[in-house]
Amino acid sequence: MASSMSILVLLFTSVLLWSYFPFAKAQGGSQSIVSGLSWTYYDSSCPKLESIVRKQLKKVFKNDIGQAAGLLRLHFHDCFVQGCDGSVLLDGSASGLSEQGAPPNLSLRAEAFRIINDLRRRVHDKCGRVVSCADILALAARDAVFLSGGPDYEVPLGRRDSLNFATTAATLANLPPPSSNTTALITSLATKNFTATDVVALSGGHTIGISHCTSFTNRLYPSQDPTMDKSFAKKLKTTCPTANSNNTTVLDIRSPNTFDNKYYVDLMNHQGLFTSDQDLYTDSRTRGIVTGFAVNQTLFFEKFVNAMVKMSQLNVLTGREGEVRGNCSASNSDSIVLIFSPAGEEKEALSGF
Ligand code: HEM
Ligand SMILES: *[C@@H]1O[C@H](CO)[C@@H](O)[C@H](O)[C@H]1NC(C)=O
Ligand SMILES: *[C@@H]1O[C@H](CO)[C@@H](O)[C@H](O)[C@H]1NC(C)=O
Ligand SMILES: *[C@@H]1O[C@H](CO)[C@@H](O)[C@H](O)[C@H]1NC(C)=O
Ligand SMILES: *[C@@H]1O[C@H](CO)[C@@H](O)[C@H](O)[C@H]1NC(C)=O
Ligand SMILES: *[C@@H]1O[C@H](CO)[C@@H](O)[C@H](O)[C@H]1NC(C)=O
Ligand SMILES: *[C@@H]1O[C@H](CO)[C@@H](O)[C@H](O)[C@H]1NC(C)=O
Ligand SMILES: CC(=O)N[C@H]1CO[C@H](CO)[C@@H](O)[C@@H]1O
Repeated sequence: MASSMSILVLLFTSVLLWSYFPFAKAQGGSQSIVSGLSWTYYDSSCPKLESIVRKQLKKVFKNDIGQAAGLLRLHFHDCFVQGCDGSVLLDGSASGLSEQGAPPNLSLRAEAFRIINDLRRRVHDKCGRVVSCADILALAARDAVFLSGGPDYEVPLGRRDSLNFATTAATLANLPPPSSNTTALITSLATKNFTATDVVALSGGHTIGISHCTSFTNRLYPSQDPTMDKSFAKKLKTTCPTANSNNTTVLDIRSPNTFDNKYYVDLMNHQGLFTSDQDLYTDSRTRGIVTGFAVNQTLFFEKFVNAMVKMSQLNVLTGREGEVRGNCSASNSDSIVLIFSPAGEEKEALSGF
């Protein structure tokens, strides 16, 4: 009697909790977990994880908000190439074959790699070696969005780190170049099960951050892209006097450091920086989605969160696959750190799967 009573109470309480929490923080909108990850993965093994990451990133961004863009892009590159498995973090410069060595990596910010390694150290100091680098990167990208003014949302966790890095060929095959038109983007992202709405929403990541001239000067030289606003083109030519100028400019001219829907307003004004951006407004399949996001930021945030939670589950390693790296830049077998941290190893074994 007493025990069936307490089961009832327990059931009632969990029903209350389940119905309450989705209102507290969006759990990926309508997006469900399809990958073996969990909303509560570190609740007992590292309960402070999310607060450690957020508190530290608040400090980092207060000093330089540009780092938020670097972290968001790093997570995107990690997920698109071989899956969200921390492979992009591996330092393969010695081999020259890694994801890092591939051309698209060359413009990833070196500081973003340092920030992830620093967060890893802070988290492992508190909890032992239980939290993967891939999960820390997914949380850092979430906080980069939120702390720049964007939506807050839950990230499903439990990713494991890869043992290997991705090849240059895999990197090039999975990251579309900025010269892509919408057809190319939709085709490329469809192989990862993204819809046209996902493509437009994810491109909204370009509401923060910077680009090098070489990523868009094909639209200025030798001839000017007719879809580009004339005075915008003139300003870009001052920033990039030649096709291979070593200079940078912001991706969203209206609010370069704020995560908002102004990127879509830029596109409507023909002030998108890359062909891959501007063509979303030219192509009839995506034009309406761009306009919808430009006039309704709530709608953009909703679709962005949905697409990000989807992206964050691409080809993840779970359970006993891969490992939890003790150094985000090197696999454990290549790392001397382990020899000095047997306690971390034990904690990982105890955390269960
Ligand atoms: C859809 C295809 C995409 C293409 C073709 C693309 C291309 C690029 C290029 C060429 C740059 C500038 C690199 C440089 O010259 O420095 C860049 C920067 C950036 N991208 Fe994308 N990107 C895409 C999708 C995404 C997604 C899905 C996100 C995140 C949700 C994202 C977030 C960023 C951010 C935040 C930056 C600025 C990085 C910084 O300031 O360090 N991009 N992207
Ligand atoms: C889009 O780009 C591809 C090459 O990547 C090209 O074959 C195609 O004609 C382009 N489509 C349009 C509508 O410009
Ligand atoms: C896309 O969806 C199909 C069918 O549900 C699934 O088999 C496939 O693994 C998914 N691809 C990716 C990259 O998630
Ligand atoms: C870089 O861009 C800035 C801002 O447009 C411009 O003032 C500067 O002259 C450019 N530097 C070079 C070396 O082109
Ligand atoms: C390009 O500029 C950056 C600083 O903005 C500098 O560190 C780098 O050495 C420059 N590269 C070349 C080839 O001039
Ligand atoms: C904006 O989008 C949100 C989320 O989909 C929706 O609830 C709201 O009605 C939209 N607002 C307008 C003015 O259309
Ligand atoms: C982590 O690994 C990288 C790449 O092997 C190495 O350069 C670095 O010194 C290592 N860091 C620590 C703290 O051991
Ligand atoms: C091989 C190579 O150049 N890798 C680099 C990729 O980018 C990061 C960040 O700039 C560097 O730390 C790597 O050395």
